[in-house]
Formats: sequence, C-alpha cells, structure tokens
Amino acid sequence: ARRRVRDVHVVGVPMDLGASRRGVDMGPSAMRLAGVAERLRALGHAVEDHGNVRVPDRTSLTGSGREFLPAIAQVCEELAAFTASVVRRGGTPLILGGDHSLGAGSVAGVATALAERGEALGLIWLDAHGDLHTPESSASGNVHGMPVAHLLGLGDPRLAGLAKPGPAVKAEHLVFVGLRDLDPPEQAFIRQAGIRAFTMRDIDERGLRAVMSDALEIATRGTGGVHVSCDADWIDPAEAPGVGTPVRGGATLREAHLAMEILADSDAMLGMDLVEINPILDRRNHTAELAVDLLASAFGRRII
Ligand code: HAR
Ligand code: MN
Ligand code: MN
Ligand code: MN
Repeated sequence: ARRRVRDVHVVGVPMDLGASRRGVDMGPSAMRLAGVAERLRALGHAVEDHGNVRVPDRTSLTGSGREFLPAIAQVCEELAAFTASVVRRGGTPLILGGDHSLGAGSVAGVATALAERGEALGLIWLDAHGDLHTPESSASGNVHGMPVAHLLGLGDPRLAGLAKPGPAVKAEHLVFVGLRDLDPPEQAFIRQAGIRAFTMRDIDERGLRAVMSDALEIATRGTGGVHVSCDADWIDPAEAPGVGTPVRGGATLREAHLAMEILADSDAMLGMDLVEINPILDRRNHTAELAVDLLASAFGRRII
C-alpha cells in the first residue's frame, strides 16, 4: 500500500499537573529536540508545529492531585478545540505530552469532529495502566489515572463533558493494549463494563500481530476511524526509562515498532497522543528519540 500523505498538526501540552512525579511537562521539548517534525516531513507529510497549549504553572496553583482537576480541564478544553478543528479540516492531530490527563481533551475533540459527520470514534489506548479511575475511585488522586473513565462519560463533568455530544467514546469502541498495572477498582470496572483489554500476557501468548489485529478490529468496527493514545510506559522501561511511572514487563522495542507499523498499514488512524515522557528520568534523551522513531513508524516509515 502507498503511504497516505497527511497534513499533520503538532501541538505540545507541557503539563505535569496530572502526575505526582514532576518532569513530564518537558516531554514536548524533548520530542521536538529529537526532531519530531523533521522526521515526519522526511516521510512526505506536511507538518505544522502549532507550539504549546498554555498550561498553568504548577507553582501558581495550590493543592495537589485531584485538586488540579479544574486547571487540567481548562487545558483539555483548549486541546479539544484544537484537535476538533484539525480533524474538521481533514488533518491529523499529533499531541506531544505531557501527562496522560490530556487524553480527556485530545480524544474528546476528535470525537466531536467525528460526531458532526455522524460517526463514532474508536480508541486504542496503549498503556501499562488502565487510566480508568474516577475522582472517587482513585487512591492517588492523580488525574492522569482518570482520562479513559472521563472519555466514557463518567467522573467529573468538567472533563467528561468535553465531547459534544458526549460521551467521547463508547465502551464497545475502546480497546487497551499493553496493560500490566491495574488498581482493584479498574479491574472491577473492566469486568463489569465488558471493556476489551489486551494485557502483556495476551501479547506474550498470542504475539503482538494477533493482538493488534484484534484491537484494530474492535476500534474500527462501526466507527469513522481511530484515535491512538500512546503512553510511553506501555514500552518496557529497559527501552523507555524516561517515563513518569515505569512498570517492568512492557512491550519490546520491536513489538512497539510492529504495533505502529500495523497502525500505519491500517490507514485508520485519525490522531495520536504520545505522552508521559519524563526527560528527568531519561538517559540522554533516548526515550524521546525512541518516541520519535515510533512516530515515524506510525506515520508510514518503511525500511525498503
Ligand atoms: N493507577 C495509578 C493511579 O491512578 C497509576 C496511574 C498512572 N500512571 C500513568 N497512567 N502513567 O497511565 O494513581
Ligand atoms: Mn494549522
Ligand atoms: Mn496513561
Ligand atoms: Mn501509563
């Protein structure tokens, strides 16, 4: 298949308000220094970097954890307006994070633009974690553990109400890949709501190709396309040490590339988030360089 030339609209979200560990606010810089726009341009895409969404400085806010939700919701509202306008114009939004709470906005905007054409949105969430908490169920209070619940319409209306009309995603169009660290309320929710989730065990037993084919089938059936939200911690910390919350036993470098290559071949991707890169914990920007390499695969890079 020929690679589709895309109109890629990059935006950074230098936010760490959703996490307790500081530093993922530097992720957008790290990926820009690793040459993200240039790499995608070299593949033939038209790439425009729109700079960063404005994020309130953490030191200007009081509190912690769930108390940052109103500030995060404001950032997400601006981000949703951005992704919606890009998708309306036929472009592909690429969001550089920043902690994963931004997903409540990026995905909501893509869903809003699709809803205007009468289509539902599929969502592939690549992550070690489920990010399925509501403010009530979360023990940590960290909002980066909550975006998926809000995209399903649960939790705080300031985040859950960003997609018009909501919810952004129906459970039947959502699929997780790479899970290996869920809290008990998340496990219960996945079972009760029948959410499709491929854990690292599924990848171990069936192989990445089979898992990713199933994930694409789930996210494309009855939808107008797929948003891919990639938390860098779905990759093993041996390859990607510079992430906010590393969990051992993640995807290998080759599995991660294959996942991106399969996504590129599917031509189903409407937008993408690359989040949770923490340069403070990294070695010489390797994780951001890996992220940019993976983005090249997701946007159609070929070896030959
Ligand atoms: N489930 C835990 C919590 O809610 C850890 C969450 C998150 N870290 C992430 N999200 N990077 O994917 O506190
Ligand atoms: Mn533009
Ligand atoms: Mn996440
Ligand atoms: Mn995670």
